[in-house]
Amino acid sequence: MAPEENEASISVLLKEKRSYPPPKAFAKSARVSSAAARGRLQARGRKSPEKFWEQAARELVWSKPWRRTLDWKAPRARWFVAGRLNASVNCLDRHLSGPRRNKAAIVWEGEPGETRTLTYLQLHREVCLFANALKGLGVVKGDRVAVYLPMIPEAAVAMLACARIGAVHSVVFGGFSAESLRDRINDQGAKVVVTADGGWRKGAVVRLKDAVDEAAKSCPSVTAVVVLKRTNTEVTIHEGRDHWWHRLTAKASADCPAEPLDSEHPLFILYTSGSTGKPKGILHTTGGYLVQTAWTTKNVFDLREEDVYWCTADVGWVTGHSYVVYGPLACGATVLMYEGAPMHPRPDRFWDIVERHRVSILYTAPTAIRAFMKAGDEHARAHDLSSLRLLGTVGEPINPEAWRWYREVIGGGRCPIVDTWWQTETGAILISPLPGATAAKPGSATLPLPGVDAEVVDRAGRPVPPGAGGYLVVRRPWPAMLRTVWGDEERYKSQYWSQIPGMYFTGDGARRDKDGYFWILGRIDDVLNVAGHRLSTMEIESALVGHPAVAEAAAVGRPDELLGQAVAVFVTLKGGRAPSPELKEELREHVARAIGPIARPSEIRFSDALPKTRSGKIMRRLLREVAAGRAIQGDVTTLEDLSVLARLQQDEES
Ligand code: 7RM
Repeated sequence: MAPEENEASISVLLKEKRSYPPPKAFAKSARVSSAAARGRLQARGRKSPEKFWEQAARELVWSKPWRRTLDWKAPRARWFVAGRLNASVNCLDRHLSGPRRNKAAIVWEGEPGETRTLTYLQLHREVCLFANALKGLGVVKGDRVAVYLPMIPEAAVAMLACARIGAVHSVVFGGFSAESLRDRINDQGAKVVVTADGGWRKGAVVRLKDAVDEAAKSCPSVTAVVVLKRTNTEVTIHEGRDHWWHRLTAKASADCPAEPLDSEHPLFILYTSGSTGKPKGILHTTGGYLVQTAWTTKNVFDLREEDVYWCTADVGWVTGHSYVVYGPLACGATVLMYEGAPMHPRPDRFWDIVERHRVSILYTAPTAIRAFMKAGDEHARAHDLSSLRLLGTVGEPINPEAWRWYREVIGGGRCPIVDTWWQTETGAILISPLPGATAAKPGSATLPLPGVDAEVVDRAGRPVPPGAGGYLVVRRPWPAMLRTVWGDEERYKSQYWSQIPGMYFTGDGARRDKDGYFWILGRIDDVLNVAGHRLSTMEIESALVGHPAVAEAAAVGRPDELLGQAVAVFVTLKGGRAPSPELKEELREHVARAIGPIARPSEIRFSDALPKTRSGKIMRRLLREVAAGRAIQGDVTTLEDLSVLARLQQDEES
């Protein structure tokens, strides 16, 4: 949605004052170890973003050097022009000539509990075998390959194999339905689909191959389906079209020279659901994407050779692309990968994994942190988490309550937390602390990284004063930015580059405080307008989660004759707390006290769960419909659990 012409600013009411400097012991040996050092990097990035990123690009291997760092004719960017490289070479081959050759690249744990470790040498071999298998199926440079797999090493293998031969992968999250898969395959015209017989989730097999069979009935572009045996589930094999992964790779050669690709060669398409309409295929290319994901992995996570790095995101989400696969493997990290549900078979599964694998860096989402918090401290306390040295969050604003819990109960008070802001479209983290250099404020993603020109502006593109809310934009191109919306250049221009003149519009509202820190206020589409005051959902939700009875909350506007919109909130309670009229009243007062009477909810509904996307974001669009008593419109294919919505609609008067 476009920012409204006449809107002045978003009222900012909630204030979080506490600040946490980097723990001394951490800062001492960090890559960027003081605010002054970060300041020098920022200054270099400001003076010449191109020089800054050029230096970062020198840390990768290129088969042909670039001629110009950047060609920019808005909204078209080309980074490292005429340079040639291959992403799989940067993630694999270049580590084979030194001691990383026999280092664990992927340490994997399946949901049933088995583990597998692939060294860089072994992963390289698997990728070469599978790349040759794809070639054998007729896949050539530029072809699209849909990847529909569980969180298993073969998901990374399939992605890197595509990258090796210049095919464009499009990972579709294994939790998506046959219809979502079909739409995505058809939008990109994928030639091959890579899937598995199934994957484990909450103790049951998710029947991926069945979904592919269903989807493929109406996917004329698909000529072959590759099936990995993961669960030994019975599947139907369509002779001529379907191929077992193990048979193809058994016959394939392990010698697969990587294709040297133009820096702007497409690396992948990833679909992201807009607030309305059909999902957009976000296109990322090779050089700039790899440069920025590698730089941010190394510096935001302060990556060390000996770290065990665990980003809990599924590869079907952009976080899984940039911070499970490309960024960390380009840095030669040991990546932990876990297949299953976070609380299976018990609520301590994550902490058990951290303890057994000695995880040192943990990167997860606020929604998961709140769920763990709700489950109770005892599950984490039962495990030795002393291997952890850095924590990260991504996906939503983290409310200060959850931030402090993460810091104390998981991080033992000694680990810095990096709250990283970015999007599918940005490809890499743009706003974040550098953990040895930036004092954290709970709920703030802090500062734009060096070489990134993010700002909070008004409708005309003018920076708003400290404390005022506005639109989060990026004023200059950055290497990992999206290049287009697949097959829809118009949508690329109108959605991202037309709303604020001359700038990339993120769709998020934000404010900067007097220290220049960024506070993300949530999606502009979600902003409430109560009697002419524009209120951020995030502030109301954060205030509610600050109440001891509340586990999670979502705030939406409900049409109101008097106010324009009234504040309606959906609240889930912590274990042991029961809904009551008194508690409703108490929560309304609590919000009014924390933020101001204008934000006092007109309506509170208790619910046992909130509708969320597969990656854990609350779907406020749906809650708006529920609050207004309307039928649900538009795309619900990204909804994690449809029954949540049905329950919310039934329980209107609970
Ligand atoms: C990586 C990812 C992007 C949207 C973005 C924001 C929200 C993400 C943070 C955040 C506050 C954060 N890609 N968001 N990170 N809000 N603080 N640290 O999430 O394309 O799926 O979503 O997520 O609204 O625009 S995404």
